[in-house]
Amino acid sequence: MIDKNLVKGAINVLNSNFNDQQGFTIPCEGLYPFQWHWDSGFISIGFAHYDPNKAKREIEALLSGQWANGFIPHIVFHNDSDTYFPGPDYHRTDLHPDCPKNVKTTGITQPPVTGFVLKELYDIVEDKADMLTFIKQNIDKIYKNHEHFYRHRDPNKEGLVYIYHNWESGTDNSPIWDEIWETMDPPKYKYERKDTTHVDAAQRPTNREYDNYIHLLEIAKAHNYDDAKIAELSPFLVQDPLFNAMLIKSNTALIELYELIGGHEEKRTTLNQWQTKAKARFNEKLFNKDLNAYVHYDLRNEKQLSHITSSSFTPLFAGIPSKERATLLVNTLMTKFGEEESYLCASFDPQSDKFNPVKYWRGPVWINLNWLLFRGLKSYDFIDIAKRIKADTLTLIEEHGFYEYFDSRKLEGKNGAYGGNNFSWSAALTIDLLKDKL
Ligand code: 9WN
Repeated sequence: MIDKNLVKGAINVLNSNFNDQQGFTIPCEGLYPFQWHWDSGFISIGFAHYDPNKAKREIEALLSGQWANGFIPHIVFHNDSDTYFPGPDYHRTDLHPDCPKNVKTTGITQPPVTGFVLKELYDIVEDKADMLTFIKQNIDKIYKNHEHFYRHRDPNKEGLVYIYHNWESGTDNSPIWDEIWETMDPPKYKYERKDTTHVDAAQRPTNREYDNYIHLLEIAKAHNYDDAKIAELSPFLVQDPLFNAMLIKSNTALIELYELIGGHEEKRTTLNQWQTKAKARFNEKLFNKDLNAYVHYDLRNEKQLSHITSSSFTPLFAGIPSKERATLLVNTLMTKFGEEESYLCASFDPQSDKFNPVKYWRGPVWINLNWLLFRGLKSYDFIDIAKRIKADTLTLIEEHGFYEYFDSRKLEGKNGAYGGNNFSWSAALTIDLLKDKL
């Protein structure tokens, strides 16, 4: 049974966060006043269920920020706003010859979800012919984006791409990065943070962490966002299992969509080559046999970062593990994160000293990660656990509203929802989960 009130509430959130003039949706008022890359992907999945035109506009607005070399930035600044730092004037992406001329963007990216989102849109909408026309107009842009990744962010040519900033991971202040921050000692930069004027500082990254974030951007700016220089110099160079799983899933979607469209043999062949290499290397390099989980790899310091996070389970969504390995992985998920007194799925290992249940990506549950895990578990036939994660997600939303992140502990009272409220991807993915028959 679909909860009509919840769907109505979610639609209200999405519609009020949608900027009709410019055709994109903010993640949340005040806290995030621009268009974010992976947010837009999840948001357009929500729109596809009730207003496919908005879903298409959302993707078009994101792609209007694509660079001539195929790069898709993490924020597109269609508008001005002084409620967020670092805003449109900070990034200076005009230092790179390929940046777009009509709109400002950042020079970092986010998990490449747009490929698989196109396939989701096609699967959801009734008018397939219309959506396929839209996909035909845009699919080559996504292909070009993937080509850019494999050309410029895979220095060993091993099929795994790196991120050079924690904001590229989408999981900004995860304890995964702590070891990397210890290798850095940035200056104390002067800037005015805005996030802590919207949200309790206890739920956000520290000032010292922000210095690290800014320092990484300063290095990129000092070298005009040149990929080769960044690869040579950035102290943060990580192969992230979540990021690479999104790229692999998007490759699969591009193969399926090019098959539907017909032709494009060369691109399909290349995509299949990328996939074979990427999946094999992912399983070799990013699986930790002691932890029975996928982990991040620090390419700068050549070592695994041995922490279990919700990102560790996202390879299920991209069909990366064998059934046997998936069983080990799900066992890790349930023994570490799945106890009765917890909601699935904490963003960081609840049994670790570094787990913090209220602080952003250091513990709380995030709806987009839950959606990815739900889909992954379902595709490997872990039906009961998939149902549990769906039920936990909907309980959190029903009890608290469309918040940004939630406490994974089952607390007395309603004090377990954090960050921004009326958060767009929480609303969008609630609609999608409710429509799923499982
Ligand atoms: C930096 C917009 C974004 C999400 C990220 C989330 C948060 C930004 C910030 O908000 O990051 O990109 O300022 O903290 O971590 O996943 O895309 O919702």
